[in-house]
Amino acid sequence: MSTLKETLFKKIQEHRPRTTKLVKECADVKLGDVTVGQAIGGARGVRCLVTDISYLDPMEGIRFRGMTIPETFAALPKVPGSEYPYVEGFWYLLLTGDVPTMEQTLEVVEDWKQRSAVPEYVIDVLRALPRDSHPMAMFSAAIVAMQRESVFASNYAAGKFNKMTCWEDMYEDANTLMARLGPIGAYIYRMKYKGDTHIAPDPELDMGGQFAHMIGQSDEYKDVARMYFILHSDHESGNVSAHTTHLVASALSDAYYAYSAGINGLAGPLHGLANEEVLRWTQNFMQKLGGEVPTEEGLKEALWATLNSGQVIPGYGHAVLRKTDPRYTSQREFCMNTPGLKDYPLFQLVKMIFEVAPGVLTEHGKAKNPWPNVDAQSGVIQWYYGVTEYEYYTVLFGIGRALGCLANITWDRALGYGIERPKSLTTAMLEEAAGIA
Ligand code: HAX
Repeated sequence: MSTLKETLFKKIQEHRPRTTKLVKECADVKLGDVTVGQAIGGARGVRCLVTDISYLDPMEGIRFRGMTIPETFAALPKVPGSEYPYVEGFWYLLLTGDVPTMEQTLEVVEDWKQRSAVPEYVIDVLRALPRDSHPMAMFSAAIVAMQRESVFASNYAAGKFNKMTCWEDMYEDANTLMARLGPIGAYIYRMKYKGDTHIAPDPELDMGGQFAHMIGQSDEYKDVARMYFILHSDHESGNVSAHTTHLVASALSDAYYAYSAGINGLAGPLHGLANEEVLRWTQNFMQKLGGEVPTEEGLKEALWATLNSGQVIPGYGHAVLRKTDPRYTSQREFCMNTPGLKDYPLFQLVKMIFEVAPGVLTEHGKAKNPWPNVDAQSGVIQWYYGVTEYEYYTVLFGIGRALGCLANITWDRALGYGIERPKSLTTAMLEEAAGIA
């Protein structure tokens, strides 16, 4: 058994009595009431999900296993010669809550290498799709195509389902998926945008570095990939991609079905697609000004024009956060510390939007959070490094988001979380409850 699996096994054994006690002895303890606004408005803030992998504080932002983003980056073993940690070590942290040693990290690196070959039939599926299909549709199709390889599903079908040990099958599928998502994403990228020419993997590289190599990027981009995948990994369970993955897996669907569904949710413009929209919006705006960074007044006008036409300002606002997203701050710091990026006109504009948009949104008076989210920054970095195909950005997000989603559904099975089935009411019932029938 690998060190990761053995550690995870111990953690699960330790954790199970806590969940059992809560279910057996405290099932009636109330966590809050649901209002009519929450029932109609997407269950915002309803406390009915449990995860220990990350927690999102409205004011402080995300903590992965209790650690802030800077603490996480500082604690994890770094790729030699790089400022950023191995994605594989971060996976170890998400799954177990322990910061791995270099040796433990390298064990995962090796394990993923062994699992990373993309089957030929997945390539066939991708090639059979019209070339103008959205890359997220391609990504989702490739993931669900691999369902035939699910250890979880095949053991279930063979009558070997065991509530106590089924997490091990989920763990197998989760690791295989994690190992292949980068190469699949790279295949889609090269097929669609780089003349259908492909780059063989380099056996020396870690997951993040390999992705950069396989899309044909510079050495510098290897750190961008590592940073990007880690930053986008998890945002507790309630966001659309994580919740969808959890929901689908709660029917004992395997990781391939569940994460393919999560990807479909991530493809929405209010969720993962926002990073594409941010860059399109920002560049259109800059183009109108003949490539110049606007004046503050000009920018204010453009923001108001967007709002007055009924559109949202992409990259701003959040369902939970009530301050600047620390994932935004982390990427902003990357830009500030990278010589070419620091003075890059597009970054100058993004910086200026950060100074102006919160005031405009506050004056507009609708958004509960006028501050930027993760998507307000990420497109600029990609564009700078020559990844200029906007529509692809959500695939990058999807590779990273898998870390959180798949770690969560492994734990869902370990702790025997139930099939999801919230109760619906009719409009008339709400009116009656509100005394307006
Ligand atoms: N620009 C203009 N209006 C905004 C706004 C923005 N950036 N953010 C919120 N609002 C509006 C909402 O549309 C809503 O208006 P209505 O009452 O007319 O429907 C009102 O303010 C209240 O919304 P809220 O409670 O503050 O926000 P929600 O929880 O409903 O939605 C969203 C959160 C992130 C979807 C929202 O802020 C938004 O649309 N932002 C722009 C798109 C975006 O950046 N999405 C990416 C979010 C991060 C993420 O998940 N990435 O994957």
